[in-house]
Amino acid sequence: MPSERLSVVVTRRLPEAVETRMTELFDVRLRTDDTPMSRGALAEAMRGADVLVPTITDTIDQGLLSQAGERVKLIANFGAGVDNVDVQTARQRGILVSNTPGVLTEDTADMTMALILAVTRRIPEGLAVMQAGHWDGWAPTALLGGRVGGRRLGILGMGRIGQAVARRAAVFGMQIHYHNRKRLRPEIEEDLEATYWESLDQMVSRMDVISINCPHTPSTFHLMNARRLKLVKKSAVIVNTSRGEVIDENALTRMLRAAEIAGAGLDVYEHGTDVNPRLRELRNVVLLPHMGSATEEGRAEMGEKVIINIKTFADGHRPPDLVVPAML
Ligand code: 8YV
Repeated sequence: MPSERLSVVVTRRLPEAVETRMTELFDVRLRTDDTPMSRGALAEAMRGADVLVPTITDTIDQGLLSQAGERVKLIANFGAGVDNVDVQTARQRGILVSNTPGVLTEDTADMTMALILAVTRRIPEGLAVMQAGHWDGWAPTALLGGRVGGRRLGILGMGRIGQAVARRAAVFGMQIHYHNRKRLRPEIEEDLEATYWESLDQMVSRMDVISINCPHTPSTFHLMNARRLKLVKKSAVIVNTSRGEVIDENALTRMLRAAEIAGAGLDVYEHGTDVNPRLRELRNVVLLPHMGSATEEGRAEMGEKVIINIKTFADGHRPPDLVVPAML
């Protein structure tokens, strides 16, 4: 299938250089406004295009996939997480799914550290004082936070991003602990000086900081449920740069309000933009609008990955970042 004849629908505005390159390579339909595509528009795209390039704001579920025509053959997701796509159903219908792993690892790990520091050292509270013009000068007991060095960090999900967080946190003097579906190879564990916990319950009950770095799959949904959140130390901080669905957001909010968990740094939410309003009222919480991978460089590299996946497919090969259901 010659690549110039592949018709590609992109659901959101992408960096200009990425859009330009796509225009050179494919018969591409780009968006002029940057809003999530309606379900109707997505269904139409799936009927008329060879390739769909969705993002996290597009839910490509069974219902939508059942309306896909014979033509669509590849869903080249602009994003590492593919929980917005029903990969299993796509596969059954002969539609390949690819993603963009690796290129947002370091940026997301940076943001995880930023949230750990922001919550533990009360950075937003300091900023609020300055912005309100309320600073009366230095005081020995003003805005005291906690020392990050020496704290136990429990990483839930020790894939690429989890390991990148571990490397950063170790430099800050944190002690690295982790829980993962599969234990890391001994040499990697040794290199990261990371302690493995087979029992997530036991790990969360002993950590000072818990970082969520696992993907959202049916088996990680509400991994941090109300029961497990109750095991967390009262003095602990929870940070999530992965997917909101991994934490029971209402249970977390209740516990933060009741000071049963000391603080949280959240970049993602269980119900997308529908953030629990009570979270916004809390001083011990730092909220970000899903910015973990939001760097110019990262977005450009994500775009390059999407292009390589489509181009490789167009040339008759398996896209390098093919997602198979067994990986999930
Ligand atoms: C992306 C992300 O910006 O790639 C991911 O999985 O969570 C984000 O950082 C977003 O998903 C793009 O679709």
